[in-house]
Amino acid sequence: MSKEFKRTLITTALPYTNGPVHIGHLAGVYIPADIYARYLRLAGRPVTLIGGSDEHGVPITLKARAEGVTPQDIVDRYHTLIKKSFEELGISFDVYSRTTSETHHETASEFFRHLYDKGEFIEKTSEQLYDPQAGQFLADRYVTGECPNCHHQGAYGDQCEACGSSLNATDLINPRSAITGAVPELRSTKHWYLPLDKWEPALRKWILEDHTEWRSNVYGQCKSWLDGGLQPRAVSRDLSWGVPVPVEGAEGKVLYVWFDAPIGYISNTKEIFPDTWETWWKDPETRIINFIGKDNIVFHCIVFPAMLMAYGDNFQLPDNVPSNEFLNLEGDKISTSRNWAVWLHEYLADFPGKQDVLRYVLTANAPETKDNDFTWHDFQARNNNELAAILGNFINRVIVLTHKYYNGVVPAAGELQQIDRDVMAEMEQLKTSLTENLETFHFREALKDAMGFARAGNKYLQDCEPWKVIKTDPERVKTILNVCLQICASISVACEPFMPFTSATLASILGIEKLDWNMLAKDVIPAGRTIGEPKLLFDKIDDAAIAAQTERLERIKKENASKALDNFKPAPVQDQIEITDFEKLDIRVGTVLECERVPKANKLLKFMIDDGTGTPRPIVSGIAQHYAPEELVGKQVLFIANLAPAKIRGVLSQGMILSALNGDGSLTVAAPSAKASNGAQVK
Ligand code: B3M
Ligand code: ZN
Repeated sequence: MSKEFKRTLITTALPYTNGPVHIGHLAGVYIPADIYARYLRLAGRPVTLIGGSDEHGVPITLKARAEGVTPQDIVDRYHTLIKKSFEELGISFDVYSRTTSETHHETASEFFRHLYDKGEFIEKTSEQLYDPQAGQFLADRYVTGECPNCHHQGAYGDQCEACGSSLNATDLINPRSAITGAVPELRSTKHWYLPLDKWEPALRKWILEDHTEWRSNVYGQCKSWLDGGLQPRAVSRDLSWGVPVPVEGAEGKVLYVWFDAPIGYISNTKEIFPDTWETWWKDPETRIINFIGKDNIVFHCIVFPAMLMAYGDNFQLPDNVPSNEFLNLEGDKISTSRNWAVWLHEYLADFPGKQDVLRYVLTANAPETKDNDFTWHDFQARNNNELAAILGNFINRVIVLTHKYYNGVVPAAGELQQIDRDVMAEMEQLKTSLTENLETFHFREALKDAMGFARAGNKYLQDCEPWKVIKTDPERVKTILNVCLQICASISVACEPFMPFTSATLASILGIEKLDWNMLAKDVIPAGRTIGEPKLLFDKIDDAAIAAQTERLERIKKENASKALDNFKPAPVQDQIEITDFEKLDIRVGTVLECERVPKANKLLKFMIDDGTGTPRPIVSGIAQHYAPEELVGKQVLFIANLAPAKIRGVLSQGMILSALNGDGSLTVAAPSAKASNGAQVK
């Protein structure tokens, strides 16, 4: 950090209230933001942590329609649930408001109006998709179709989740209304566009020159957007749910959800600081940090900053946008619609009192530089082998021994030995590294440093063996336990940002009233103080608790597969061919003689096929995830015999085995309905 700031405003992406929050949201945004806010508070630096619900947007109205309730019902339900579960997890928001609030509607309206009056928008009439059956325009997720870039079938009108590209609804191939399934028609409609191109030079300088310290994933994404050239972006939509466009002749139009949502950060600041909110947004000595997930980078680094620059009036841009990659669950992408997630409210119900375990595991595995995987097995191992065996065990032994030898009264330290000075020096180093890692948003590393205090404590205790020394040199044991208790105090400070519940329990046992970053690696527990009784900080999580979770996921996987089969819609038929085109294909029957995996290629199987010629034919096929090698041996298959031979991973393949691609993504190998002659042609 090159500049000194007086205060820090931390914002967290506002979750859509169309469902509960899951571990992906937590690991990506809320836990890191909370760690940082808690650290700054402990360090005595003024900070405000802003959160809230994003209650507009098509996902919410779609959900309401599907359930036959109003959008307000949906946002009320999930806002309440999300807010409560964040509180229970200890996310220390200073405010958690919502974009349906009056303050927000006023603030967003005023923001638009100000830009409108300044002439910052382009007004443009264009042809947009319209559903004649539903009688409405189809913005964003109201329309699905084929992605023009990767040809994924279920792309949305604003984005393709398969390839990540951002789209306009009119870009989709074969668009369909998500409301009625109707083929949309084009109708003209007027909208307001923010000319991002106008702000391109300023954005370039601000990001590419002034913020080279940003995480490389964020910087890289911004650079590729900027290098691709910015276009004007529509900031209004033909919808009824949202902040109405506050100009005449805009009936039936609302602000685009990505225009109003980031203004929510400002509205929510106003709610806690109605008189002084401007200090948090317009004073250059305020440092603004946006915690977001990687799919939100363009909005926070390009669109919202352009809005703020267009507004003027000294609005400050974020100083950093620490964005995480994605967290997967048991090897599969987390998905709300497929219910493939660990939901926070369910976790809290299934593991009462274990908030810190989740916070710990999600930080230790945070997808800071690349996508990462959450598994229940790893969750159990980290709890049992790290939290219980290292942290809990050290603290428990120290507290128990203090009670056993001194009735819980902190003994005075005598003369220090080298081993005592060494562990103190180690704590100094850990403090430096921990602070540095927190300052630079390296929370995984920071957590290792915090745990380093417990590791150092365990080793010190093990090396000093007070339970033996007590018989020969009881004076020395006083020093050992005094040092151990000071280490415990440092642990309660170092762990507070990551595991606030554990830290608070420990601080109360040690009689520390208020934790402070300056206490780290210092003597803070005076001799003569009576400490509290030992309490179990972490107990082991047994196999049954983990099995309950993995069985639930297995069940969901099966349900999803059968739903996908039920909902299967055949892909559109390809362009017509002539009979002569078909005749070029030489499809034949063959029997699988041998089948084995191709080493180091998890998708490939190598077949030897009896094609009736007497010489077995090698074919490599990408179906290893659908069939075990032995399953197909002895069976007949259909294959293309005249495909040009190719080397696949160094293995010669002479042909292609035919299979059907099913709705759940599985494959079924095509075969004759009864025994046929090997080498017979399929006509
Ligand atoms: N609600 C998108 C999301 O949940 C959005 C974030 C808004 S932040 C201003 O991914
Ligand atoms: Zn795509």
